[in-house]
Amino acid sequence: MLQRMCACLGDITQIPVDVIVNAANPSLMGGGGVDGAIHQAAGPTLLAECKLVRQQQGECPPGHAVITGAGNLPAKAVIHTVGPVWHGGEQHEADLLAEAYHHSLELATANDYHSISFPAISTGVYGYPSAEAARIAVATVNRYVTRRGHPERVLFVCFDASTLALYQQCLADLAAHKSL
Ligand code: AR6
Repeated sequence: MLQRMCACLGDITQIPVDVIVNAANPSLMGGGGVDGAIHQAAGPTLLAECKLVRQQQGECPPGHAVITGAGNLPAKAVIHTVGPVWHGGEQHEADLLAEAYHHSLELATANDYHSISFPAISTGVYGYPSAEAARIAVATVNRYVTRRGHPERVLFVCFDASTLALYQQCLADLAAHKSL
């Protein structure tokens, strides 16, 4: 299933896929980082849809995910997931980060979206160490696509070269059957 996953350098708002994953916060009301970039590129309909979801479901806790349309983005939908804030690793951060990826993939499967792009969730404002976060991202996605055979294509979009190198190393380790 490894060929389904790849990593690239770029701006996640510019890359066409079926569904883009946003690293949101529990309010779903937008923010900085990739959340800000996604709302900016999508236009105001995205925030309007997020407000509706928020009214219907309340806040989105860490590890959970919700889905909306994609406004002007080159995608059919946006999955908003909330990663954990890094507190040193003793507060279930690894489990919550894995759940954020897993629940995003479940929503993509439920809506029959075949390609999905992920940013490096939690590694910006939320302070999760990048190497450990990349390992969890690749291991969680690999486990999911191996079991479910879906989605067909998973793209890890990295915003800087050092993050890309971390993902490439994880993917190479997986190809060499090394445990992550
Ligand atoms: N495309 C791809 N990756 C990006 C982009 C982009 N356009 N912009 C930033 N990144 P962050 P978090 C990378 O802080 O840590 C928001 O305010 C960035 O380099 O966006 O999960 C939310 O509202 C980093 O590697 O998300 C929350 O309050 C990664 O995306 C909070 O930040 C994630 O960084 C969430 O924090």
